[in-house]
Amino acid sequence: MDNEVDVFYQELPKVELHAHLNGSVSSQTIEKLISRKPHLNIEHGMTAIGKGQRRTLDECFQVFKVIHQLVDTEEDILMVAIDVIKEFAADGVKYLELRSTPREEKTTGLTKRSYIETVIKAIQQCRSEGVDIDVRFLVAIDRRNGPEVAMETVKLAEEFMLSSDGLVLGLDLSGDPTVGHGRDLLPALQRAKNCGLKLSLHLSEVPSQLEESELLLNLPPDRIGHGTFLHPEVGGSQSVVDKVVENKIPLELCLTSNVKGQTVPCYSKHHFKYWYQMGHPSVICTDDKGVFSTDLSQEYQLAASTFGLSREDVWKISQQAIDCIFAPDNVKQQLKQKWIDLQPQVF
Ligand code: 6MZ
Repeated sequence: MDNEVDVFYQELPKVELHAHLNGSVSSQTIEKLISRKPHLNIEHGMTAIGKGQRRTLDECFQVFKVIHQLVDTEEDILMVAIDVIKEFAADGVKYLELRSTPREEKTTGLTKRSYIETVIKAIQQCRSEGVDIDVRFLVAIDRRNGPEVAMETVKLAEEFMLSSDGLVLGLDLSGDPTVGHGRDLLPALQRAKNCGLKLSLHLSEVPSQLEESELLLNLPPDRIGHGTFLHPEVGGSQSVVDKVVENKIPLELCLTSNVKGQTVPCYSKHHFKYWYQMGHPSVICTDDKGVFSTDLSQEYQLAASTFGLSREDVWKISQQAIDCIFAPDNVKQQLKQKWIDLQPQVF
């Protein structure tokens, strides 16, 4: 972890809505994976970006490729998912929506179906062990793989949505934002929406995506990942902002990820400020806690120290995130009760 985190932020009950499984692998778990696969000659420095370090977004995507080499069997996925879930729980996360791109690995027999089944197994195992966290799964589309794979992924997600007892709730669109165009993925995303899968789409993570964002906002998505370049101050447009506001589409905001990936120049220039000041639903998230060496407590603390938030403000941000989850109303009610029970008498 980059910084000391105050106990207030660790004890704060939190909701995590934007966490990519393979980007969330901690250094401890990476060590275990490296010892399983010494022949790959992967060192820990290749899988994480430490304090004060920056990478281009392109370099970040190279890091995921290294991690994918380390996580290529059902056994690996089970271990990684269980470790990640327990780490979020230890950090005070009470509700987590994990997302991951199902991968097939011919050499190990891993299929996209068994990939999803294994993540579900990890969630169920943590539940049966009584880990204090409610975990759901979003199946991810990597935009790099094109429209046919996207459609296949939607069909698979649809099946699991119907058979997983509420664990698979939706779909994520992610991957290198400079590759491909969302227009080609519209039929798959539209189908997902029509069958009841919730949609969280990475939008305008880089400046060149405004036209794509305008198009995808017509779906409309249920949440937006990053949305770094949507607003006019950074080359976005008022009409795009209006669409987001009219549809009340929450944003998932990941401060350290955007600063280390250099799409945002520094913490104080993060677009959290723009959306939060407008009173628009903005959820603080980690994105890839392993790769960016952070955790959710630290992200809340950074937001507070950068933007001068009081402890009450911070509490409200974490509480309001409950309204942005994809699980149904009864789950929201249970979480709201949990927050009431855990609220300190004085801040
Ligand atoms: C876009 C990202 C991302 O799916 O193998 N991913 N996509 N922008 C980002 N900002 C930094 N961070 C992660 O987790 C890794 C995958 O998540 C997506 C990429 O597709 C990456 O390969 P999974 O669990």
